[in-house]
Amino acid sequence: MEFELVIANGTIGTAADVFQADIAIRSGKIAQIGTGLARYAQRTIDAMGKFVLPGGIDSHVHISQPSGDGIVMADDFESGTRSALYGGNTTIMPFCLQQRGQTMREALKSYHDLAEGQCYTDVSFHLIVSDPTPAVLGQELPALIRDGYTSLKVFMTYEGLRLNDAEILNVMDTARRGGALVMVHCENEDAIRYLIGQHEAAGEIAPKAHATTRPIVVEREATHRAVSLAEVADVPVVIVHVSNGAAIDEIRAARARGRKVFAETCPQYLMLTAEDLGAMDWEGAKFVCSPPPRDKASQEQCWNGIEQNIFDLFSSDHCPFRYNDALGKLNPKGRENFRHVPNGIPGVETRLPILFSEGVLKERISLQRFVALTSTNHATLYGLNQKGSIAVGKDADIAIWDPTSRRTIRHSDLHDGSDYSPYEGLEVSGWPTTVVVGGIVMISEGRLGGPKGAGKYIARA
Ligand code: DUC
Ligand code: ZN
Ligand code: ZN
Repeated sequence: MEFELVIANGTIGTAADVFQADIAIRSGKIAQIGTGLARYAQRTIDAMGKFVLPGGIDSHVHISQPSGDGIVMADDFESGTRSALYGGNTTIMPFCLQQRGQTMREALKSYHDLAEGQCYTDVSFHLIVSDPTPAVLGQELPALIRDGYTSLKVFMTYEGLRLNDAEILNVMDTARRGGALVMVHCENEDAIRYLIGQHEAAGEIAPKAHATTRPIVVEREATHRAVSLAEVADVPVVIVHVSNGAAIDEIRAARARGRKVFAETCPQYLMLTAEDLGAMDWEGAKFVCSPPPRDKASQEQCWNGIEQNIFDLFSSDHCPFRYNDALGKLNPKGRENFRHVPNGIPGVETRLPILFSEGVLKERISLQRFVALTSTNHATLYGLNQKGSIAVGKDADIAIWDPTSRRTIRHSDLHDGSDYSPYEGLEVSGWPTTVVVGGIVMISEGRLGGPKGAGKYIARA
């Protein structure tokens, strides 16, 4: 009996328990959990005084996604997964965007080609359906769902991406037949366009108008419609990136009617507000994301949602653009009008430390709830059956946390391809200092040790 690696003496946290034990790893899997296992190890990591948690699963990440004329996303699969790894993640779930006129298979091939051999973490794709033709609904999606692409995102906003209600129902119907899960971006595009028209007529074109043209009512109405359409089609649904209490109320009401509605929130809705978008000299562009950050009361409502089990998922919605760059936020049109500032902010590396520091160490949530929100629930919901827990037979995807480490978030210390962090200057306690992916020690005491390409593609149940 010999193990390639034993993580000894740590405090193990799962979604259910916190306990002291050694973890023994063989052939990339957790082979045994017990005491006194170090003597059988080829290599031992002493985790005394540390938390040993399932690696983070970030099920909402955008990488190398085409983003419109002259705009380039700041992360490819190499930088995106490296940044994720340094932030304690062992699996990420980026979106594969079908562009209008493209087949889903063509879209998938291009993403697989970009990811092949480049990844530091495991990866699994969701599909964004932007062109639900009869062939896509009737043939492509059913076959892809059978191949393990079991989650589909639809947008209610953005020209070129938004689906109308009939199209959303058709996608939901296909999902129901195949047993896939539909994720919905809930904002009412027509209402946003109306408000943009009003703002432009009044000369309000700076980034802070991004927040006032996408107010809470626009998200609330779309959330109500999404859960209602899911009820009509009789499918479960995931409401992604929820930003405020009114949208939470819609989710709560749908659940009270017996609907299966899952919900996600993100660090930006706990830590940022619309005031950040009003920063001087177009700096507010750094915080342009959708839905936009709201106010202090909404932050508190999202914290309550985390504490009261409204939210199943805490994801980053990492969607990185460089700020001071003609291909990014300050592209030639973007520096003239907020409408042309690309939507999205980086955050895959800071997601876990922010929730650990602000949530666990400030005693808003337990360590078990932290693990559920950041790893276990993502695995369960999206069918990553080998992941999301520390249990015999699971993939050895593990993050070892030093709860005493204190850091001030500085973009210069992060590893993504952007040139800023929206959380610059935020002090956090606790950081994942050693990260193991499939039994390979990828980061050891903060230093990258594992090879690019160690991350695998994971097809799902
Ligand atoms: N929706 C996302 O999910 N991510 C970034 C931008 C957006 O609108
Ligand atoms: Zn979205
Ligand atoms: Zn997103």
